[in-house]
Amino acid sequence: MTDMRGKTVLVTGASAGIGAACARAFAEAGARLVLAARRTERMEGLAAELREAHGTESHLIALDVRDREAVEAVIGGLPAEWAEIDVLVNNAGLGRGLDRVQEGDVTGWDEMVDTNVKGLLYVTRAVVPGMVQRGRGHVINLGSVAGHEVYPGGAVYCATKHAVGAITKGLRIDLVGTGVRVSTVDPGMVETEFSVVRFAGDQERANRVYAGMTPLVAEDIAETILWCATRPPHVNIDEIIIKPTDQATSTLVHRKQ
Ligand code: NDP
Ligand code: 8X3
Repeated sequence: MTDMRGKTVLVTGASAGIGAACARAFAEAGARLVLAARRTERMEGLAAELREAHGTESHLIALDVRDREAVEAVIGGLPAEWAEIDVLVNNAGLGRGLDRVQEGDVTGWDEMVDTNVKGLLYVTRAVVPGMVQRGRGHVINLGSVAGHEVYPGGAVYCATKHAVGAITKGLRIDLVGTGVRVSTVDPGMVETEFSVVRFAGDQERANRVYAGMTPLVAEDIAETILWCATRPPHVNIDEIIIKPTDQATSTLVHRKQ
């Protein structure tokens, strides 16, 4: 059962990578979309593509999830026909750098914590009360293998994804009995703009991350998220870890010579 007709799905970080792939997957399944990110022109292109391909209705919101007041105002102020969110995909996130803590860039730390942890919380806080009121809804967080392991230079990014894991578990505890479901999908290496962003636009360094191995693609994760969202209402998928076959752990990756 992958029918999402009549369902409203809010995807944060919908302008690229996994978020854009989620928009495509949910649109194909018949959902209507609330798309949020900072780069509105990209979302406009995506919305036009999905309208053309599937007749998808989209509502775009220009949003920096780090801006608490904006999150409250924009999500609290959604027009009535878009306000009842059935599925929230908390996807907006990023890594910055791969430096040891003692050499780390504090600005990058702020950006990761403010986006991956606080931003996710702000959006969740704005959306979940409506779900509770309606007695149904589904929050799907983007965790990571970095929420299960820690690797060199990854202390702060890994800390944010460990936090996402804790928030997912805590939210599920807090929402038990409300009918609202809470899941986390935790990928390993997915080739998106993630590494280009992590290395501040250094495309060559980003390419080296995936050299000689076959990474996941954003569609692999979107398909998994859609699968979680389309289980029957009594089924809650708690957590899925999904890695490329070439990746055993964060640091053990098989590469062809
Ligand atoms: P991309 O860089 O391709 O996409 C990131 C998305 O997040 C963009 O749409 C970006 O939009 C949005 N975003 C970033 N900061 C903000 C912000 N402050 N406010 C609103 N939106 C924001 O990366 P991925 O698609 O790979 O990453 C998506 C999620 O998946 C992240 O949470 C990441 O940590 C997680 N993840 C990624 C993995 C990978 O290997 N790629 C593996 C495991 C988890 P814009 O810049 O327009 O605002
Ligand atoms: C992103 C995957 O391995 O770069 O969450 O931390 S990794």
